[in-house]
Amino acid sequence: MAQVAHGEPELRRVIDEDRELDGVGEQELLDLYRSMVLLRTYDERSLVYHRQGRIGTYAIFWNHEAMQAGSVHALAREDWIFPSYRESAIGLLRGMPPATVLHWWRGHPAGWWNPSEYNVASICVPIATHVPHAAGLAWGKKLKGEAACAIVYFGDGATSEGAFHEGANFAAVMQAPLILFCNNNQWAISTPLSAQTRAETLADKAVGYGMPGTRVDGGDVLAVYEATREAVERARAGEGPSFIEAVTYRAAPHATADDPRAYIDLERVEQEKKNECLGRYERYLRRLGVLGDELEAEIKSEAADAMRAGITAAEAEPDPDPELLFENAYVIPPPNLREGWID
Ligand SMILES: Cc1ncc(C[n+]2csc(CCOP(=O)(O)OP(=O)(O)O)c2C)c(N)n1
Ligand SMILES: [Mg+2]
Repeated sequence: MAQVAHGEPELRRVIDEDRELDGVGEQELLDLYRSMVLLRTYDERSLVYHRQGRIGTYAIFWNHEAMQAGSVHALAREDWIFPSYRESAIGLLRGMPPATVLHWWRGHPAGWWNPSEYNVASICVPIATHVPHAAGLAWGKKLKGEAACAIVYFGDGATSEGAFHEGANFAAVMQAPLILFCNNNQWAISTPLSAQTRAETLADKAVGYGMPGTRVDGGDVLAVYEATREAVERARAGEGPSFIEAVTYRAAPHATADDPRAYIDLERVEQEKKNECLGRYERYLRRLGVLGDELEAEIKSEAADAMRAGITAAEAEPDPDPELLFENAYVIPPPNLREGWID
């Protein structure tokens, strides 16, 4: 059962406490590792592709992989995922090809997928507007008597948006099977958490809506997995929504167009980098004797191959027809478009 934040100032941890989780054997531990490596490789390669001019602006999620992989692994395939731009590549964990996500960042229409193919909604760029969408879908699952739940990802800044509050309240009132997953990386571009809220913790906000809120170490993939698994159990048992605050510190720029040196605590960033989530998990797996050099190299090279194939496929796609931009925009195109752009 997830805990209410009051009286639980400490973050939930598994890796640093060297705990082992029930029902998580060697296979599950390695599956989680593969997912984290895939996300890390996607992210690091994307930054390079951006610098090479091969994709557009890109929202880096380096050191957020534990939050994304840990939570997705606690879901079943029929559960729905509502990502923000920070989780742009989360569909990879559902089998979405890397080329599709790269297309999205290239601004190519081939970057759109059918949400019901992967049970992954479109990447949401407006802050928090997808929270009510996810609440509505989750409520629909309940009305239909289906066991599936939904998870919605958003940042600390999103908890100041109206749409977050409307979605959270609606989900709680309807007892919708929803997991509200907040990546608290303590920055909303250059706005620090301290300027975002007077609440002691973001999980405190859950209390106001009558749902449990729990705080986990966002760099601890197993703590994230454990907290999400509990929230999923509540959702399936008809107990309604839960709020998870996964706490980390943004160790990379907000996006490729940002230079955080103007505002961020650089010493803290260096500390975070030293304790980044993938390395922490690797050290844990090595302590357990589950991971060795050879297996690590094999998993990393598989991910690198997948990315190489992904960018090749994305670049092989022909340019889209520019008229697509206007195709569904006007019943009667205005004269300047009729004359200049559309034959
Ligand atoms: C409704 C809306 N307002 C403003 C923006 C501009 N914007 C883009 S990212 C961002 C910061 C969001 O921070 P947070 O919610 O903490 O998520 P993070 O980027 O840290 O994952 C803002 C304000 C936007 N995309 N949508
Ligand atoms: Mg943030």
